[in-house]
Amino acid sequence: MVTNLPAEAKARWVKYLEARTTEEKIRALEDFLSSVPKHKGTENLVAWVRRKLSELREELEESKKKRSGGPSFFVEKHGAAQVVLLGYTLSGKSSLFNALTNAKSRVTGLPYTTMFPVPGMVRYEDVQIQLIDTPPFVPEATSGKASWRAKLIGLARNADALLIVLDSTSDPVEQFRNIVEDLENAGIMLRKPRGRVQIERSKAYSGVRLAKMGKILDGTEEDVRKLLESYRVFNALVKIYGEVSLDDIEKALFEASVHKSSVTLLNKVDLAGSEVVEEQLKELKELAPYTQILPVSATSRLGLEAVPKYLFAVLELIRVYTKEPNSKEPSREPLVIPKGSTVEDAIKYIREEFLKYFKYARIWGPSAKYPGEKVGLDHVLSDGDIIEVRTQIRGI
Ligand SMILES: Nc1nc2c(ncn2[C@@H]2O[C@H](COP(=O)(O)OP(=O)(O)OP(=O)(O)O)[C@@H](O)[C@H]2O)c(=O)[nH]1
Ligand SMILES: [Mg+2]
Repeated sequence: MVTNLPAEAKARWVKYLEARTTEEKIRALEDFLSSVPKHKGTENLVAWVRRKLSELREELEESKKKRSGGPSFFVEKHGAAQVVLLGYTLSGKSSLFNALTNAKSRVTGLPYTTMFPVPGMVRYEDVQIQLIDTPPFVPEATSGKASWRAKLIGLARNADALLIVLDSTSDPVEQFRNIVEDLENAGIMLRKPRGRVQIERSKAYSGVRLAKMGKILDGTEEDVRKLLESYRVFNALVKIYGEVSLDDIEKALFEASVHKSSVTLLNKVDLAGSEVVEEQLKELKELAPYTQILPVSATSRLGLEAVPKYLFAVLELIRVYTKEPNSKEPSREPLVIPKGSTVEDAIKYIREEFLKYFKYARIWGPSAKYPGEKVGLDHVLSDGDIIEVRTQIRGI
């Protein structure tokens, strides 16, 4: 994508990477854009910069609005995770939101009813998940509404997972394709990438260092070093997971693309015939094996009961219940943490100070070999575990 930029452009790029405030970033990115030659080879880059600029300008406007107390597009996270609805106008996002949460969003039957995000909570057993109803998605190919689109993309980027809503009476496959394409253009991937690159720039690394948890498909470590140095990045740790190409590494210098897990609701199946719905489901499943597709109806509530369970599943979270050493009962409220978390990770959520005085932990539940198993910091926890932390000092 971005290979062979003139030295001037690369130097300006570094200025952007170093920019701290939104204003500085906008200025630096505008400077950078003016030094990028416009031709086929830089098309993607130019498109990316333009989108990024529009996102940053939105961000600036948002923060100004916030300071003046006006309505904002940013929604503070509550509960175990934030899930953002995404779908065309009239697809039934607000109706589904009303059916799934304890909150209320306006439904009129007229297009563009929802103008600002509305937060609500969905319950899955003892876990609270935040759901955000949103203004409608408008495909990039449609002119206008660019700033609206950028705000919506910002919400999606900030979410822990996406709940995509398709209208089974209005070409859902086409709707899905457009949504995925626009998200991918903005660096939000619904499919799991083959690999992942993370670049941490810091003088502390003295040189370009590589941490390979995977492999580079088309180059050597020396190629990576040269690539980074051509961007005047001399001190960095490049972490590589899975299979990545040099192109992926170069893209990661610009902006790491993010992966979002998703559940897709094929809504209004009460209106479409069952054969039509079958066909749509088949096509969608073939097109996107990476998302969970569920046929539902907001009006008849068909299929809605299972939605919270699927949301919890794709969020890849586990529930851990803490227990005081002398108490019989664990906490009622679980600690909700990422799948794969260890005892050490859990302690960081409970009380980081415990780590200093940690002696051992006892585990009851799915990850324990026997009830009350004694384990160390690196023990991997499972959903439903009960944990009791023992420290060297009594009282902490
Ligand atoms: N028959 C039927 N109608 C539905 C269903 N879901 C939503 N509707 C209707 O579709 C219309 C649009 O629903 P909304 O929930 O407002 O759609 P939206 O996606 O929030 O629309 P915007 O706010 O414009 O993005 C309303 O008249 C709803 O009553 C459904 O499952 N079945
Ligand atoms: Mg709505």
